[in-house]
Amino acid sequence: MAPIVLYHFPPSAPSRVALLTIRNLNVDAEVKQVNLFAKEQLSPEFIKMNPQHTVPTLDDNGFYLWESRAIAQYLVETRGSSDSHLYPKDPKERALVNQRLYFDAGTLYPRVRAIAYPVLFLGEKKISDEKRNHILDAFTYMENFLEGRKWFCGDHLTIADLSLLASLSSIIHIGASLHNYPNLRRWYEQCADINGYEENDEGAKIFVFAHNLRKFACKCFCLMTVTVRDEKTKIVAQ
Ligand SMILES: N[C@@H](CCC(=O)N[C@@H](CS)C(=O)NCC(=O)O)C(=O)O
Repeated sequence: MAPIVLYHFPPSAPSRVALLTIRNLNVDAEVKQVNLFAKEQLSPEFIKMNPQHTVPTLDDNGFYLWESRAIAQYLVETRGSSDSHLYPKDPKERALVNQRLYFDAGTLYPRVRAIAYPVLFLGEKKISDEKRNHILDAFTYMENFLEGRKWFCGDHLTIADLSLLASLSSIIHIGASLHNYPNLRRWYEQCADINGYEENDEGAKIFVFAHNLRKFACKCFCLMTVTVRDEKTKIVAQ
């Protein structure tokens, strides 16, 4: 069987959820960059695979799947060991992971996106109090989820941590501070040891340069390509 293919765009937090899962399963994967700034996701070839034209999109030997968290779940189901803690089989443990995944999908990520999208694509320079307060409310929930827990679902890293890390790192690099959230800060610091952490961070850091990047994005991303290795994705100039 050919290695799985992940269609990926580094600044996209959902896309990084899938990539982090691949890295934490140590799966052999080909990562192909889809340049959203150049609207490559709207090509007929891509729409044939994913009519919703979103990254991440997974190609597992002709089986196409999108929605980052569904991809993470599928990858652990199909590539994880039978006792993988990343997505536990016990119904209650799994339910807790699902709750955190839905929290990210329905609460944290949309609040991050409400800030990130206008910054990255529309050149917005001010973040309204309302949007900022929405994010801080989400941080408060997360602070409580982590009370008495090392990771978001207990003693082990799960795909919920990977999902939340991808979303949180974007807003951190836009400028959010975890100063008032000691549990969340401690968790975020400990994430530095997760496989693929730096690769995720590199994608999230693009927001630091967002204002300038917007002007040069198309040019820059057209000059870059992602080469694929078993262990790490490297972005190299062609
Ligand atoms: N809920 C989806 C969100 C995916 C999504 O909206 N991806 C954006 C990038 S962050 C995208 O591909 N946008 C391109 C488009 O919609 O054409 C997931 O978790 O995968």
